[in-house]
Amino acid sequence: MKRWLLAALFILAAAAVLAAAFVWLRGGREAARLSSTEPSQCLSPIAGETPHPGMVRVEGGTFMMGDTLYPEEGPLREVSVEAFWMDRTEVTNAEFAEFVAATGYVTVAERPVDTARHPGLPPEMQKPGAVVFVMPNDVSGTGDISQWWQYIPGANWRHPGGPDTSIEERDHFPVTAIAYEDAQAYAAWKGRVLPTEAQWEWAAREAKADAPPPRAQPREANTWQGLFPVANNTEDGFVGIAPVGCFEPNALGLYDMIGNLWEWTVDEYETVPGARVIKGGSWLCAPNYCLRYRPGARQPQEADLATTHLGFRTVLAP
Ligand SMILES: [Ca+2]
Ligand SMILES: [Ca+2]
Repeated sequence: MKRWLLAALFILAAAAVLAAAFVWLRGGREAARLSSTEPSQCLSPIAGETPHPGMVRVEGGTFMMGDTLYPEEGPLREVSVEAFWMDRTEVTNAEFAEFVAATGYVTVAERPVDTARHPGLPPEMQKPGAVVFVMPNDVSGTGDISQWWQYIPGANWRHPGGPDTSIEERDHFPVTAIAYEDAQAYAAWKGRVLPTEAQWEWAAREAKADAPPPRAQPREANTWQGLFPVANNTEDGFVGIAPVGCFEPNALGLYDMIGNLWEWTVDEYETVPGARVIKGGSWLCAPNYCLRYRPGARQPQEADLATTHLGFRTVLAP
């Protein structure tokens, strides 16, 4: 190859590397700037506004449940739900702390791992912990989720990013690293239950039977803007999880149904033994990877595995 051609190729390659580095560093600086200015509380408590403070009444109705974007969302089927009350936000760290203080409850992620029930676990997963999103510098495709999900011993609701992290000054953030039975225990303590998938989806559809399911990435929800998982543009103002209620509520007055954290439902996931259906997508849902920021979207979640993109809210029959 001619020397001038080699030199030109070298210059082009160097320019591409510099451009990529510029975009990366700029994104990182922007993320750091935003994370230092994000609010720690968006919503003030409202007491006594309903028979069930902190909850919203959802009228019953009949609708076509499901969606058609991903195979697991179909087939569309007619479903009826009775009226119910639902927490207007995801359950917060402060609310969960109140439960733990009153009951001494220990979450699944804080207990010794049952290795008899889960034979063959790698050594680090034999210690109590949770699965934590760790933003990678680079990825080789998006098929292998272990490129951004890491099991971190010592991660739990008190230390959601691992043992060196805490929930200090995060009272108004939704609680994470909650296994299914932890969510159920909290709900029972409050005299409530977890929503069914149909209740959750009906509430996320604002109890409107005839509205077409939205497809676009919502503006009023904490999701991921940019190329997941390597470029987080944070156009919605939040690098990671947001305090509850930072975005406009839906027409029923429910906050963060879509985005922020996925939410547990009681429905068993048909094709994955031991898994429950989770709904709503999270701050990690991006147009290039997980278009699950829609009411009809769903995902299986192992009931006893705590992860930090998943929380919950409770419901109550009238
Ligand atoms: Ca975001
Ligand atoms: Ca949510």
